[in-house]
Amino acid sequence: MFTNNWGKSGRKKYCLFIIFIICLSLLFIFSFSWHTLENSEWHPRAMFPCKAVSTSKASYLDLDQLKEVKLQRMLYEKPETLKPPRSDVLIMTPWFAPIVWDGTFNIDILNEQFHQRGVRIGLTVFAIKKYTVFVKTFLETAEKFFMVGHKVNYYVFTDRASEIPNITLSEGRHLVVLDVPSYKRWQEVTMRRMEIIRNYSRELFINEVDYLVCVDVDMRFNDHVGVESLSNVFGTLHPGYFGASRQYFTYERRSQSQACIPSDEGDFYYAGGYFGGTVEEVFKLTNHCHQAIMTDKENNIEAIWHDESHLNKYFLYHKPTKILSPEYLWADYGGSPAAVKRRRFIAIPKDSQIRNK
Ligand code: UD2
Repeated sequence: MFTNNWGKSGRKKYCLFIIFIICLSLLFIFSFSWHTLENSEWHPRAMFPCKAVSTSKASYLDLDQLKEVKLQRMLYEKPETLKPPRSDVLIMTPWFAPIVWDGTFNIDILNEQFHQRGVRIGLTVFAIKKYTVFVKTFLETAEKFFMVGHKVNYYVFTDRASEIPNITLSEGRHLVVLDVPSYKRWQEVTMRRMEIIRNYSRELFINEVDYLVCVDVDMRFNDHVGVESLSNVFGTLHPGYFGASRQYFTYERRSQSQACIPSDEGDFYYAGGYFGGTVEEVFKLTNHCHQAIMTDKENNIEAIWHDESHLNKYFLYHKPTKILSPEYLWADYGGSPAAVKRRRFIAIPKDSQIRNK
């Protein structure tokens, strides 16, 4: 007989061979199913739940870390669908970024949302050489108007740390003085801010704050500036050009510069003195602008308005997710437009000599 011919050891070998074939087939089916699960959209998830279960297990763990959301009763006027809060100004861009004007937001709702998230805000400012004279007023007025009630770190970059005044700060607010090199030309000082903010975003800000607000120092806060201004990446309409048409924007027009914007492009003219966003977005923005500035340097060209020209180029192709009206960066150019109802952050006129000292 067949069995008899094989004998005991033959049967054993035969069984091992069968087991081997079964294992091989199982392995094949398993790897094929895994592949199908990863690549096919139609494959039912429940059939081979091994991978799906392990992923969702990880997200259960992460979700459990989140704080319980406590909903608060709040009383405020109902938004009117057929009555926009402002009809005299543009309050939304064609790419759906809100433009922040007085009367368009409810700060109580926004404060509630940002407090729930416990956001930390970094305000960066440079005071190189003589510009240290502006720091006292800048910080004192920021204490009165900037992100009141939220956690704030002031990051003051300077080459003259001993000239930075010690101001009494409210709870949850800190002053961090950072030593940086000075450059001979004021144009270089203003442009190098991009490089320095980029470096500190990577080394420090990412571990300390959620949002960055990057501003000029020869300024004073004059009215509320709060969390309504925060978003992933935001810029500010320049007070001199918010009503102007493209042809009057002082973009860089020379094609040799990285900042060049052709005459048939451009949304707005953004001010170099007020931009920001999450640390990640500010890192991307400052890294891009710094590299463009360095390329221009290699090509012996300097953009007409320095960092401001590069910022405008960046915002043309990486649209901001929120735009601040000129209320957030006001400078008196003689006019007093009715649209600008509040002047929240104002330029302090400076003696032209101060730049060169
Ligand atoms: C505009 C922009 C500014 C920048 C510049 C580029 C506004 C309100 N300002 O400012 O952001 O884009 O054009 O030309 O949109 N600084 C020093 N020490 C110096 C020189 C400059 O600390 O010796 C710092 C300081 O923080 C100052 C900033 O750089 O506020 C910009 O320099 P500026 O105020 O002299 O330039 P300005 O007024 O032309």
